Amino acid sequence: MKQQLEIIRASALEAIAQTTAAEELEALRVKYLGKKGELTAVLKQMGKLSAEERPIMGQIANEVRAALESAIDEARIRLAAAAMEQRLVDEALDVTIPGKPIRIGHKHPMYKALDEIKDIFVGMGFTVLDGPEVELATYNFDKLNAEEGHPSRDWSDTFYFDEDSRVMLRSQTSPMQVRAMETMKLPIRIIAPGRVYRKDEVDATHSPMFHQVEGMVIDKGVTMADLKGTLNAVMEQLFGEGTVTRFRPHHFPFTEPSCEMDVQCHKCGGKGCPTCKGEGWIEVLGAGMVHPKVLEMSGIDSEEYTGWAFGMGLERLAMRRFKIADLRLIFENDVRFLEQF
Ligand code: 2NL
Repeated sequence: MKQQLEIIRASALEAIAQTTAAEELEALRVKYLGKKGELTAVLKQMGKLSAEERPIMGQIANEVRAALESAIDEARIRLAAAAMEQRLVDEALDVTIPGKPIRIGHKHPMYKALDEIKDIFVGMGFTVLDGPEVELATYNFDKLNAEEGHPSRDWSDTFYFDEDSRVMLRSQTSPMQVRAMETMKLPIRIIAPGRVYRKDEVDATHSPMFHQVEGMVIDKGVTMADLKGTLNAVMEQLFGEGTVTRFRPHHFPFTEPSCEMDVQCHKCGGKGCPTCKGEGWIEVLGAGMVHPKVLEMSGIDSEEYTGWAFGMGLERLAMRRFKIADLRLIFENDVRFLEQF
């Protein structure tokens, strides 16, 4: 029996010394010290021993048990330290490695141009309006004096949602101004920027979706002089002090009289160059005195009130402002293009 105990001690100590994992160590503990373990099995045979032998064997058995227990404890500490060491290696974090830079986007050049325009008008006391892109033809055409049969109402020009041409994608932002005339307390000074839709094929200067800024002033005693003075002041802020402008007669169904406004080419000073296509002037917007019928249709007394309004394409303005040659670049959202602004 003594030999048995010594074999157990020797083989157990060696096995314990060689363990490399906590589960393995636990398995060894069960194997030697567990209820069905090898040491326990030997101890169960103690009864067969003589009265003299029993205490001696008992003492040896206790020593073996104590030796195994302390070896297991030591091994447990050794394994825990090794596991911690491994984790420190595995999870090592080099805080000196430079981080990946976060790419932050920025405003689209066209919205930068819009922000400038908004700032200019807000500085003059205008309110910025926002409204639906899906509109009623009543608001987009009828109340703007573009009657049934007007060319812009044609199916080949406008995106309609229904057979009877009542619901449509707005072709201008004027519907918001009509709503403003109907609901806001007079006098009003407003601008209405936003997306508009027309059935145009895509090319370097056309897109079926583009952006417009419209604006209007309605008050007592407003005249064409207010229109010219205000828009001249806007152009000076937009293109620089001393910007020269001219107004040419034009026709719009919603204004009377109507005009188009040009700014003198800032590149050539009016002599004619590639920027102004040899014209010396660059067209910037259409405008006019709000048609009395348009005022009346929105419930405004045209004897008491007058007003002026304008509309301009934002893409064209941004293209000139940032020297962009092709309209499609504005909508393609290629970051290599956008990053330049
Ligand atoms: C252009 C010309 C224009 C207006 C838009 C307007 C709106 C109301 C009443 C009267 Cl509610 N007028 N807007 C006036 C004149 C011209 O746009 O060439 N747009 C791109």
